[in-house]
Amino acid sequence: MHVGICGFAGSGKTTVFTALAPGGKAEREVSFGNIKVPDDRVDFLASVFKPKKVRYAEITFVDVAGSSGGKAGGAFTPAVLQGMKNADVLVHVVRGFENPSLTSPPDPERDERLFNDELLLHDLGTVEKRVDRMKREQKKGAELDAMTRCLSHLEGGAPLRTLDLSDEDVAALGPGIQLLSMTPLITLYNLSEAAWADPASAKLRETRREKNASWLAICGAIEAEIAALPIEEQKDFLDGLGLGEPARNVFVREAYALLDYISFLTAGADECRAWPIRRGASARKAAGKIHSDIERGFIRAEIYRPDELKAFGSEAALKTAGKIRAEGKDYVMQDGDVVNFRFNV
Ligand SMILES: Nc1nc2c(ncn2[C@@H]2O[C@H](COP(=O)(O)OP(=O)(O)OP(=O)(O)O)[C@@H](O)[C@H]2O)c(=O)[nH]1
Ligand SMILES: [Mg+2]
Repeated sequence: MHVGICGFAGSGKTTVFTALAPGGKAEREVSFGNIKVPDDRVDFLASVFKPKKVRYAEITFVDVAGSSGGKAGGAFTPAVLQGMKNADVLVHVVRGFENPSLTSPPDPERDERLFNDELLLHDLGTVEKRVDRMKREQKKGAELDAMTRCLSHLEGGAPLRTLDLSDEDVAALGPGIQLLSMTPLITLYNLSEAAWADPASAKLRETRREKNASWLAICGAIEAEIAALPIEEQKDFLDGLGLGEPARNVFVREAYALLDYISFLTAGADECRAWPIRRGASARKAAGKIHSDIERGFIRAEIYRPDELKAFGSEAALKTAGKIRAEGKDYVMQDGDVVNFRFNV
């Protein structure tokens, strides 16, 4: 999963990047950072199988603006656009603290609105141009239909992620078109400690969280400091501040929920591993995540749950007790399924 961190100049993008992906590397203007997705099911499997390798799902964070930044009220620079277009999910970092190098006081709701408007305007421009050209060339068909639906949705002031496009519609739009408001978006208010402690902000956090799963607030500067500490010290620090867990963990859960990702697991003496997939994916599709040969030669999936392994102690015991299910290619994978694929090559 690629997460693009974007937002206006001086909103704290790099600070948030450091908090979410500690130890990330700057490459030219754009910084990349990988984190492993914490997963206690993988930890449990590893404790049973004692494998040579343990692999968690990974998320790549990209500090999209690099050092240039997006300007409030201005169009996105080409480098920023490129970074945003490559992301599976965008994180809009919204400034909620006094930044001495900026003249305007923080106004998160204004910045949130401005940024969303910019995404819309960008898409509107792209779609209008495309529709005009297709009409001029008297083109008809699925692409024009999908494009026209996008156009009227955008003209109504709504982002494309709220338009119900089928897979066919998206395919009809073509791989070349890059529409920013189609990408799932997490709005992240980056608050100062004072703003965080303000009762008004606590109330806002409560009401917004209830309404909107894709909204988060953090204290970026504090989280970045915590992330830089050795793991053992992080917990004490978080407890001291009355924060339950690092923002990174909360963020990962939100991003998974928003993209509707789940993980299935594989376990053996060589490797215990989590594999992220879209919810609703079939066993055969899941097999393809591991290797296209396994998808092509799919025979069946042998599946059990981590809890069953806990109860029976070993895979062999599960087998003897007849607790390992055989599922066919159309079985819908469930979060946490431990799978052994049988296949022919
Ligand atoms: N008080 C406070 N200051 C912050 C916070 N986050 C960032 N800052 C400060 O704000 C300034 C800008 O932060 P950056 O993380 O560099 O912001 P940016 O969005 O990456 O900036 P550009 O890349 O230049 O657009 C720095 O001086 C940070 O220390 C925060 O949560 N609280
Ligand atoms: Mg920066």
